[in-house]
Amino acid sequence: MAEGQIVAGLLAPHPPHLVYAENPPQNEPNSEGGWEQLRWGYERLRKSLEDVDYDCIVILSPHWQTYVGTHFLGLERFESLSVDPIFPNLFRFKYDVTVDVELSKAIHDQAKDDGLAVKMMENQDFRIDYGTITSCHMIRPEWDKPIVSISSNRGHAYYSVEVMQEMMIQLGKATRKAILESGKKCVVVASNSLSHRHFTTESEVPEDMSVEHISSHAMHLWDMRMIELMRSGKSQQIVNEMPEFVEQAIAESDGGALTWMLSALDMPNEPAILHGYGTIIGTGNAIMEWPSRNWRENS
Ligand code: 2X7
Ligand code: FE2
Repeated sequence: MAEGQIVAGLLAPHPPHLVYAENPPQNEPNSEGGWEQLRWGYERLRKSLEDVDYDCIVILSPHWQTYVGTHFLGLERFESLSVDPIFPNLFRFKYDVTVDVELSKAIHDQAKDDGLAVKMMENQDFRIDYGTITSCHMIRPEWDKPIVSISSNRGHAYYSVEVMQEMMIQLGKATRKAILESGKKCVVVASNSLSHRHFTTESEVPEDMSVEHISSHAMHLWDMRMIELMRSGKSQQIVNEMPEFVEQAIAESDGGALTWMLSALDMPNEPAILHGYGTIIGTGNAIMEWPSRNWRENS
């Protein structure tokens, strides 16, 4: 069997506003658009992946929060209605998700062998979080690829950003090893915003772009710094600066997704492509791609 491959790493933010603004048939509420800068960014990302052959999307979302270890979806199909708890006016999405249980279990088993606390989630009534759904929908609205969905173990809340990162680096290595051994081609996705200070009120028309902006200059500076580090291939520096970034920008990378994804890519020195940046209710969001399929070492 040929060795598996990570064909791309992605940073793919998940504010439900993006799905709301797209008006897909699965989502009940209707909009007049909005957040085009980001939606055009996702369009560019989709174009970039259009001719790339891959089997599976492997994603970690901070909105699937587990408090005893990392969990993995462990059943073949999940079908239900996902309602965003904060924005039920924007996101009521009927989903039908197929899971690559074989790969999910392989990553789980590798992580377990490496000493991490893990569990397969095998409750058929479980509802998939809106972060996973939104990122997957924006990456691949056809929903024709199975996913591996991984929870955020909240090590940051229990311990510290540093401890969380140690665990996510381990989990990233386990993810990489399992993918390479599986023979499958995968896209590995960190589903999170960058700076995460958001407004506490919503305008009458949620998609009114005349009131959309970053919540503060400090948040803007942090977002630009992180994007520049990604664009110049400085993955290790991103990890090194993560504790300050999380503390000062209340960054959603506190959930571990970004560190996990960079670790799965083996802390690349190659530059990431910026497909788009924009704010959503004041938070900073970047759509980035690490095109590892093109690298010499060929992740
Ligand atoms: O989950 C989110 C988010 N990360 C940022 C902004 C708005 C809503 O939801
Ligand atoms: Fe979020």
